[in-house]
Amino acid sequence: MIQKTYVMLKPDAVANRHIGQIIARFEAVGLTIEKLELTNVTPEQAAANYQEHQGKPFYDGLISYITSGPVVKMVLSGKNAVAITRKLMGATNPLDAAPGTIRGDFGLIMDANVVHGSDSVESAEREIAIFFA
Ligand code: IDP
Ligand code: MG
Repeated sequence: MIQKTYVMLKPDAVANRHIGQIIARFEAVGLTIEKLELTNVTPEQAAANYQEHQGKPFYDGLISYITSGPVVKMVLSGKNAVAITRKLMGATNPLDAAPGTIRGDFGLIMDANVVHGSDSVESAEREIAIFFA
């Protein structure tokens, strides 16, 4: 099934100059870049995107991190784009992310884990509306 998903290269990925290498991985499997923009996340967008984590101990740190510098926002499309993207990203904690995954290869700590990708088709629709209104 052809799907769209929302992917964001987080501030650490941009600051560490890994944009090209990470985007290359999504292109390598055959996903299509539908939209792409280097920009800052607003506090409103951050709160909307991470609504489900409100109240958790890491929430405030997560919001200040994701708004701390430029990110690369993308809409990717392709067959099973949501699941494929999550597979390429690897586990949330870079410590658990397998070598060969984006978080496994470019990340060190949970607080700066390189990349965001929608976890379902419903989340993707919601997140695309937040970031590409
Ligand atoms: P996901 O990004 O793999 O979907 P989620 O559990 O939805 O993971 O968490 C969203 C984001 O919140 C993570 O990517 C990470 O940046 C941050 N996060 C999650 N859990 C923790 C934690 O325990 N400490 C610090 N940051 C966390
Ligand atoms: Mg998530």
